[in-house]
Amino acid sequence: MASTDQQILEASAKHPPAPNHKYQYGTAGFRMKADLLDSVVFRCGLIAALRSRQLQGKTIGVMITASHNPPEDNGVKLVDPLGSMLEAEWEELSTRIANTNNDDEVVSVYNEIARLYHIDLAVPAQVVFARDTRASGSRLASCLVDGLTAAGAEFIDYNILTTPQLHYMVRCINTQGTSQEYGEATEEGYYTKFSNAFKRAMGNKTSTGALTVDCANGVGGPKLTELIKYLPSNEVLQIKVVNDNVHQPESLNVDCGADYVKTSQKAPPSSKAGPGDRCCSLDGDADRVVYYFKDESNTFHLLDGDRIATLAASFIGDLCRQCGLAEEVKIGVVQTAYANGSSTKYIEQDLKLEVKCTATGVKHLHHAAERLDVGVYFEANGHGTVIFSDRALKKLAKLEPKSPAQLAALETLRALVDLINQSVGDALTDMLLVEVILARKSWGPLEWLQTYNDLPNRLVKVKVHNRNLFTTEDAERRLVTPAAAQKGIDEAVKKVRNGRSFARPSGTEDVVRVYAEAATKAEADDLAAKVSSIITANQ
Ligand code: G16
Repeated sequence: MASTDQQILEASAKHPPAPNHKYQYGTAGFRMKADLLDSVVFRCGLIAALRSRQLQGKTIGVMITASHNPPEDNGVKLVDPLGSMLEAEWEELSTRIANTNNDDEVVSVYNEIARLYHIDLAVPAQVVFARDTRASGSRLASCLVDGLTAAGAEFIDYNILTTPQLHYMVRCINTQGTSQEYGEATEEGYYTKFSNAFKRAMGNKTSTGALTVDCANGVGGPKLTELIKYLPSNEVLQIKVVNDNVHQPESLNVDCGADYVKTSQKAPPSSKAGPGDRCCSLDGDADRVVYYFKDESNTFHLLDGDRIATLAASFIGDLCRQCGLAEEVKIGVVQTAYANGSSTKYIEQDLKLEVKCTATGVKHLHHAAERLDVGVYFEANGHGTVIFSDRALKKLAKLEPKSPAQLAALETLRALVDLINQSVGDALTDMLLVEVILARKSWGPLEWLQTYNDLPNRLVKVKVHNRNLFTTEDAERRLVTPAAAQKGIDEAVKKVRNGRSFARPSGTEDVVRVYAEAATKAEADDLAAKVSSIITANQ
């Protein structure tokens, strides 16, 4: 037996899988209770090494995080060379090796993948990895190191980073010395790149009032505190950091954070914000952000991912028009079924932009956005970014402005390209993007809210015995199985004014998610309750 095989065999024996557990690479990698993950993370080390070798030694990223999930969960996902999510085919290979039952089989699946993909195992493999602030993170990182070492991969441990920072590192390393060079692959490089772009994009504008940022008691807290050191002074943008207690990992995402705010449609109970105060919440690994405020009558208003998408698309559209590029650069918006019906209507009818709908998971949105010149993609939960195609970038690079106004618009547009994390949705840079747009428009959250009226909506998690019984079609807008459930949903929707509802299995939690919207809050709540009971009854 070759020595690598022997090493994998011996190391694998130290990381046995949980008995009778079915592992699945889901919406954002493997996610579950942290104590079930040792074998999976070890084997992801093997997969990362193989993937790197398949791509002739390009650097692959591995992130250990369970993002919005509760503190006792954890997860692992792989990042492809340009900082994008792992190719779908390799998700299947990861699932396959994760479900392999004994150590000999782990070795044979490893070698079989190498044979199948003509991978030269002598090519040096390069992997970088990081983790969020969960208590289980360092143990799982050592499982990963065992996998990487057994497979003979070289690696860099970036320790604690936000998920988008790890994606950034991967992109920087792989583009070093090329025409697409993205930045310096260090934390300092990250803060320098995005803070400089922010200063350029702001020009001489300043924001009005402080921004309060709830960091979900996760990794976003310390990283935002660091980023602030690179940003201009308080007169330009004042940021108050709250819920940044990473010393009590059990407080992660508890009654705070983007998922809490979006799902419960209220501010964290700890919030001390007054009427009109601009607030936002990050999630546990800082790849999602949602904004909110309460008005003079103390009513809470959410400005979610749909709002960020519409704000960004309309601002970038205006800049393109001012540059005389409106006809040449096509902007489009990518959403999921969770997008509020009013946002879709606003994009199509008011902004006159094309809208595409994909399945949940930024990997799906990102691929759809890649087909556009400027692809604005956001999930309603606040996960997203804007990507510029090579074609659009070339146009921006070549354009010779014909007036001072055109020059100003072009400079802002170029600064935005640098400010927006092109590799993946990034709560910190998305937040800076929103701040730039609001400052440039001299808007507060109320003006932003007034662009259109959301349809009242409700998002519910339904606990089920087996979420795999639920399968979907039409970008997850309809259930294929159980067939009776979809029939019931259709009937319930018909009875409600402006009704729309769907149910889909989560890829990150053991639940079915139900979304409902309708003409009034009461009808949306009723519809969500009705559909939830249909799901419970049909399993
Ligand atoms: C992850 C994915 C998101 C997805 C969310 C919920 O977010 O990256 O694209 O919207 O899970 O997915 P599901 O409804 O399938 O559970 P995060 O922030 O948890 O990584």
